[in-house]
Amino acid sequence: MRVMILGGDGFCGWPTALHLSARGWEVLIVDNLSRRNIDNELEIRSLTPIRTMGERIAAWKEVSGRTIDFVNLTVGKEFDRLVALIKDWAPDSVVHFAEQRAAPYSMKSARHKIYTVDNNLNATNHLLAAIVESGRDVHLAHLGTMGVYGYTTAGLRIPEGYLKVTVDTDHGPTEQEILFPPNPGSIYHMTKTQDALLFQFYAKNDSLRITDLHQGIVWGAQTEETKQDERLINRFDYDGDYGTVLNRFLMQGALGYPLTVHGSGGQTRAFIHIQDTVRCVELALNNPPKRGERVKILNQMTESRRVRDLAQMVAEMTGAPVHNVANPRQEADENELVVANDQFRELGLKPITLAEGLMADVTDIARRYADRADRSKIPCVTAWNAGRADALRDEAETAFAAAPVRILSA
Ligand code: USQ
Repeated sequence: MRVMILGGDGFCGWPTALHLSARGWEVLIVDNLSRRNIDNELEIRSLTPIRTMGERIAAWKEVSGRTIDFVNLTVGKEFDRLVALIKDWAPDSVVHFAEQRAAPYSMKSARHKIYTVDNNLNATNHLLAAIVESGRDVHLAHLGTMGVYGYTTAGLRIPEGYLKVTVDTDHGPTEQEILFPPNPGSIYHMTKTQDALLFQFYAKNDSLRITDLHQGIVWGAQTEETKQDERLINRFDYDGDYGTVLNRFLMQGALGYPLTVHGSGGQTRAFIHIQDTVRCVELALNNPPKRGERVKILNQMTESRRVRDLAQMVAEMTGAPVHNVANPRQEADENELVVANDQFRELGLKPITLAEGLMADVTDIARRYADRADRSKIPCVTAWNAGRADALRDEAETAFAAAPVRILSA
C-alpha cells in the first residue's frame, strides 16, 4: 500500500511517516518545510535537535532498511505538480497534515490570520480538486481538530461529527442527522470547520472517500520509531505560540519554571498521546469509507482533562509552582467536555492514558535538552483581542517584570 503524507516534516507528520513505513507502507512525504521557516520567523527552535529532512530519511534507511521519499512542494500553491504527483506516484491513501496548526500563531496579527486561512483552505481545496483531476480513487485522511465543536459546555456527549436533531416540519417532527454546528475559537480552528464543508461537498459531488480525524491536544514527544536513533527524534515545541499545554507544563516543570495556567485553568480539553495519534492514523487508513459514502468523522482523543488538574499533576511530579496568569485567549474560563470516541475503540485502539511513566519520558527529554531552551519564549504573549492585550500588559508589568515580554495584539 502506498501513502503520501502531506506535512510529513511536522510534529504529527514525521512520526506518522515512520510508523507507516515500519509497517510496510510505501511512504512519500510532501512538505514545503514551512514549520521550520516559522521557527525562523519566531526566532525559536524545537527543544529537541531535529535533523534536516535528508538526514532524517537517511537515518531511517540505516536503522530500518526502508526508504521514505520526499518532495518539497506547497500543496495549496502548486496545483499542476500536485496532480502530476498523484498520477505518477499513484498513492492508495493521502494523509493531510499540511496546515498551519497553532491557534495562537493564527491570532498573532492580521497577517497571520490571512496566512493561516490562505494556507489551510487552499491546501485542502487544491488537494481535493487534484484528487478529482487525477482520476484516481484515493482515500484522503485529514487531521482535523476537536476544536471544531467549540469549547463551551455543550450539555451532551460530543458525537463523532454528526448530530441527530428533530426538526418540526409540515408533516410533524422528523429526525435528521446534520454536521455538528461548528463553533471555532480561533482563526486556526475556523479553517478546520471550513475544511469540513469542503469535504462534505467533494464527497457528495465527486464521491471522494474522505476521513476527517477530529484530534484532541497531542502530548508526549516520541514514538516507538522516533526513539530508535537520535537523528529520528521528533520536534518538541514549548514556546507560547506552538507549545501545547501538557507538553509545556512538563517542560516548564522539568526546568523549574512556574506552570503557566491561563486564568482559572477550568478549561477542559481532549488529549491524546503521540503514539496513539500514529496508531489512529493507521487504523483510519485501514478502514476507509466506501465510494459514495458520507465523510467518515472520528474523534481522535483518549481522555478529557481540566487544565488546572494537569498543572496540579505536573506540580506534584516535578515540584514546580503553579502560576495562574492572565488568559491571552478569548475562551470560556470553565467548561465541561464529554466526548464519544467509540469508533476508534471498536477498531481496536487501546488508549494510552496519562500515566506518570509516560509523563516522565517528556520531562526526561526536556531535561536532556534544557540547554537549548530559551526561557524568554515560554510566556504566551499573543493576545486574542485588545482587551486581552491590556490584561497581558498588566501581567507583564507585575509578575513577569524580570523577563522582557513583547505584547502582540490581534
Ligand atoms: N493553556 C494554558 N497554559 C498554557 C498553554 C495553554 O492554560 O501555557 C490553555 C489554553 O488557554 C487552552 C488550553 O490550555 O485553554 C489548550 O491550549 P493548547 O495550546 O494546548 O491547545 P490549542 O490551542 O487548542 O491547540 C492544540 C493544537 C491544535 C489542535 C488542538 C486540539 O495546537 O493543532 O487542533 O490542540 S483541540 O484543543 O482539541 O482543539
